Amino acid sequence: MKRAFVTGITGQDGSYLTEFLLSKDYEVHGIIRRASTFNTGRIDHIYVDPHEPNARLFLHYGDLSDSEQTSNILYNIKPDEVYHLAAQSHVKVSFNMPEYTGNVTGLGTVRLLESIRRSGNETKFYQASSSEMFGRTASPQNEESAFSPTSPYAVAKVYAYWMAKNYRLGYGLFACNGILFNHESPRRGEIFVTRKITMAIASIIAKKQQYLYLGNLEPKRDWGFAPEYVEVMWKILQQETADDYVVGTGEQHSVREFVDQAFSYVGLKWDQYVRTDPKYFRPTETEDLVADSRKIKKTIGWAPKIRFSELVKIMVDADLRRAGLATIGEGDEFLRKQFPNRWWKTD
Ligand code: NAP
Ligand code: G4F
Repeated sequence: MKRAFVTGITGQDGSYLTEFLLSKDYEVHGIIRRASTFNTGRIDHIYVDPHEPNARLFLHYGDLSDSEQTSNILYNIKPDEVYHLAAQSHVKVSFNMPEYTGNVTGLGTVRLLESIRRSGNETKFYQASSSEMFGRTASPQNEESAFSPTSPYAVAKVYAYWMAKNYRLGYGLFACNGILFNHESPRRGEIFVTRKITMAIASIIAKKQQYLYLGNLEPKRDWGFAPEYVEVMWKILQQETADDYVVGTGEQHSVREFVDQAFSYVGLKWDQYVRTDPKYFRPTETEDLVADSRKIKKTIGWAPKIRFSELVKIMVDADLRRAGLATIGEGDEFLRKQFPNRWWKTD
């Protein structure tokens, strides 16, 4: 049985990836942060009491700022694969907490790489790199495009990207960068723009909220569907040689278009509900992202099934359902058709 170690297991991607790895018969270990309230909501449905003989998911307390604990876990577990997804992952927050973001998102990666190197184990390493690293570089972006980061988050991710590459070149570690463009889902964190919009629509329909306050509506993103992206993470580590890959749909839309589509889907005019609040603007913005994913398509034959318009519906449907406002929508129907035997069980 293969053994994986997942950092960021409680996040959007970590939760889907863990579900995927369990469906592939892996034993999965993850770190969770000690908090005064439970932070395991996204993985509760797959958690089995570790005393049970069939338990294959094990959680350990740990934090990326503490190398001793993660190093001990790595030493004791001796994983075949490490998926390093944990990060202070919010771009706007990184402007408020640049030092913390550098420590966790940048140095946190080196702490893990160094622990693996010192262990001497044959452990493969996946680094969750980001399209945000391209910043001001003209689109479409691919593996050859220059990095031009426009936020403390992106600067930290560029550092982590080069560290993963340095350990590959310098020490022969099987370390790969997946440079993923934005990917969303009903499990997306509530303060990322897509989820903020779809949750607000449910609240507006339920008459619990009157307006949705947003920042800059002009930036363009390449939005995909998170479950499809975690499968790519796994495939990247199954290749013969370690390499770096750009992953995105190749389709670009502005924040304004996302707002428009989401409100239109439920028959509302967005401009009656959306207000601007300057506090959501960033000191520097990444304006124009869209992936040129030819390399990953050629290497593993990957092509996304969920495109922008379906993604919007899937997310709106899920938030309406959570609010008790609807049961099955067009997005749900599309998901059922595209993934009849899907390995993820809940929203
Ligand atoms: P997410 O939902 O924000 O999850 C982040 C995870 O990191 C959570 O499990 C969080 O734990 C954990 N974490 C944060 N600080 C930590 C610390 N100091 N020590 C240990 N764990 C810590 O992010 P995501 O959307 O799943 O993204 C996964 C990774 O891919 C991130 O590295 C992100 O930067 C990168 N990425 C994401 C996208 C995207 O569009 N989603 C695109 C490109 C790259 P808590 O639950 O306790 O907060
Ligand atoms: O949803 P966002 O916060 O995502 P952003 O900044 O693109 O970052 C996400 O994708 C990256 C990959 O490129 C990841 F690496 C990163 O971890 C994260 O997952 O913002 C998207 C766009 C931005 O241009 C932002 O300025 O939406 C704009 N926006 C407008 N109003 C807003 C808001 N963003 C947020 N979060 N909240 C708003 O009210």
